Amino acid sequence: AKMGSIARGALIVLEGGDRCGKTTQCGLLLKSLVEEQIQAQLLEFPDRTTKIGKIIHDYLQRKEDLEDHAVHLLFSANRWEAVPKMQDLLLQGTTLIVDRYAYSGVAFTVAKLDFDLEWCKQPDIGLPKPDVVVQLQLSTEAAMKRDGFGRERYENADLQAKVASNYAKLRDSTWKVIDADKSKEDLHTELLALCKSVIESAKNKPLSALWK
Ligand code: FDM
Repeated sequence: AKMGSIARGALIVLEGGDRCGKTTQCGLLLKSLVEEQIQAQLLEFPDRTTKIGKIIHDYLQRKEDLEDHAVHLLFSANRWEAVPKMQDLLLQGTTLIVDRYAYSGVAFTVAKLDFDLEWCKQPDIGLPKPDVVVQLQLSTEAAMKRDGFGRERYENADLQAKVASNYAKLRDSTWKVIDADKSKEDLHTELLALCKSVIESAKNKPLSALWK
């Protein structure tokens, strides 16, 4: 980077169906990057710690019912409220590892209601665009054998299969699909190598806007 300007961090998004190991892999990635002195932080969506996130949490836990369009917009608002912080961190050189993003927003809403894909994308247009979207792919059969499947709203095989087919419609040049049906160590090794190369190549690229 030039004098006076810091190389920016990379925006790395992990997507995938329920129980694919996404959250575990986000944690392992953070640990390895920090050990290698690469500044990094985790984010997850929904971010359940904000006021909007608490409403979403209650909805997911079935403590509250909400109108479907309204919930979709709340998920999007929950990303937008994080954008100032994300931009600051990225521009200060911190890489962000993000557990779910706008792709989940679209894939889940379309899956549950047959909503129009383009309608679903609209509220997230203009969010910071990821440098890479890693989709951890695991068959629904394999996911269902893993512990913890089925606790929250959306955690059923039928919906998960639809989510997978919606992800396929959202793939663009920033997507990498990785087979997640392997040990967590092997998956981590593969992901870490990918992320380090993305971090290197993002350094001198400007941040751009999603779906614009
Ligand atoms: N989800 C997540 C959505 O429906 N829309 C969104 O925009 C996001 C980010 O919320 F079933 C769904 C996906 C999942 C649930 O996610 C909670 P976690 O990763 O299981 O906490």
